[in-house]
Amino acid sequence: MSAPRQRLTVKEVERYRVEGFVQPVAIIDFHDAVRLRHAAAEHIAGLVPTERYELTDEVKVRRIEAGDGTVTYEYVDEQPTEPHTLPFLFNIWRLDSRFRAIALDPRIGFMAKQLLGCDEVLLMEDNVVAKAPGAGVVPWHQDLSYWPIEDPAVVTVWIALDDIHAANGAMTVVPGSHRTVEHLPVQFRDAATFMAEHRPGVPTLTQDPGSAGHPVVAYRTRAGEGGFHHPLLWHGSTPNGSRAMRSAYVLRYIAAGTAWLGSSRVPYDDLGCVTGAPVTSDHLPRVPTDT
Ligand SMILES: O=C(O)CCC(=O)C(=O)O
Repeated sequence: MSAPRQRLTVKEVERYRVEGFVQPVAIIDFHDAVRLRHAAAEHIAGLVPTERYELTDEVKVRRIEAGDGTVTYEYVDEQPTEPHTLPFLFNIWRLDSRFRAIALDPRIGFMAKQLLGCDEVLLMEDNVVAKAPGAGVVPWHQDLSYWPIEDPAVVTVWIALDDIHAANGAMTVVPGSHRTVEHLPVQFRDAATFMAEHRPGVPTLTQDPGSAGHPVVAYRTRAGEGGFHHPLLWHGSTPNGSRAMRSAYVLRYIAAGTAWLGSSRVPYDDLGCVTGAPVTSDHLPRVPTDT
């Protein structure tokens, strides 16, 4: 693999604008990818305490109306399932300095800034998406549907911690689909939509874009390589038909100053940012971008 990149080229930035994603890009060193792969395995095995759950857990959302008419949403806690096929490690940067060092790497911050076109970049969240042998698809979705913002001022950096291709859980994307409207979020267990009653008129995303006439591209990435994608891009991933775990480290960077809607839009951690106010480094860590 070539050395990790310091920046994206003008052509790559242009491709991101037109297609809504750019890949493959050498994002971290192969040895760092292997280190994070082992770190993720420790968390999944329960050797390190983590906020981890099964991505395919059932999702239910409750609407709460306060006395003053303010509406917020929260997740109805079902019995959490022990991660076994699709562990999801949320905000692992908060617990593990091995992940934090990558999440706050100025090179990655700089590339996120190139795509966001903003002055200041904040780390919104990170996660490890691990697919055990036999894990099924991640259904087609747009990330924005799950987030407490309306402006698509976030870029995702998806980093393969293993060599990942169509046979073991590749990211699949529909080029240009970031230019469509927002669709309803889907449950990762069965692709059923949720929040339809709270978002009237918001359409359902097709679960078979190929048959609907859309081009589908599968990432092919070596460990340490990855891609950048737009929050409205239609994407998912293929099943893991191999005999080995497949892990990806996923970072979400937001432009400072984006209006934060919090649980008035979707259940999310309380960052202490007032509904409608700009999110700043008082709420989320500032990512260095000086390379
Ligand atoms: O890694 C995967 O299987 C899916 C990742 C994903 O949906 C994302 O990065 O937004």
